[in-house]
Amino acid sequence: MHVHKYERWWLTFGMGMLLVFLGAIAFAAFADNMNPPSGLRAIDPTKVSKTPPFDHPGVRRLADGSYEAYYVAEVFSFEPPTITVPAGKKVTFFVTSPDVVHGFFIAKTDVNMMAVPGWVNSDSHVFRTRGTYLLICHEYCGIGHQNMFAKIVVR
Ligand SMILES: [Cu+2]
Repeated sequence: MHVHKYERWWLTFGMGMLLVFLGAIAFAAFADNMNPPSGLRAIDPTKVSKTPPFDHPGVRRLADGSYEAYYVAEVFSFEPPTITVPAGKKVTFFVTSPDVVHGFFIAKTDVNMMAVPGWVNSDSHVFRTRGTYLLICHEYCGIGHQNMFAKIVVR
């Protein structure tokens, strides 16, 4: 079978691009340790307000000196609207939603999650710099989406 040389170039280019993209995915997965969320915890989205610890969202200090912050993302606010955590300590954020999918992004950090009804998502961060950080919903969730934010005060 005869394949025209331009066709061969395009086939080579296409195969090459496939290898480049697969390489980028492999690099992100193994070198940058970026993986799909795993170990997600399930929660009944109709009973979030009655399920501990989401019945009393907020910050807890653990025995090892680290912190856990439990958030409920609901149209169009985060509960709690403000938390205070110390600088230099590990804070693990847990978030769920009783209604629709929301975003959970803390500006100037790499904390970037989805708040998905039925699931508890989590991510950890150590705030090195004191100040007030903005927590925003970055997933369009409805007519009041632009007003959906909270504050994290780091002392
Ligand atoms: Cu939103």
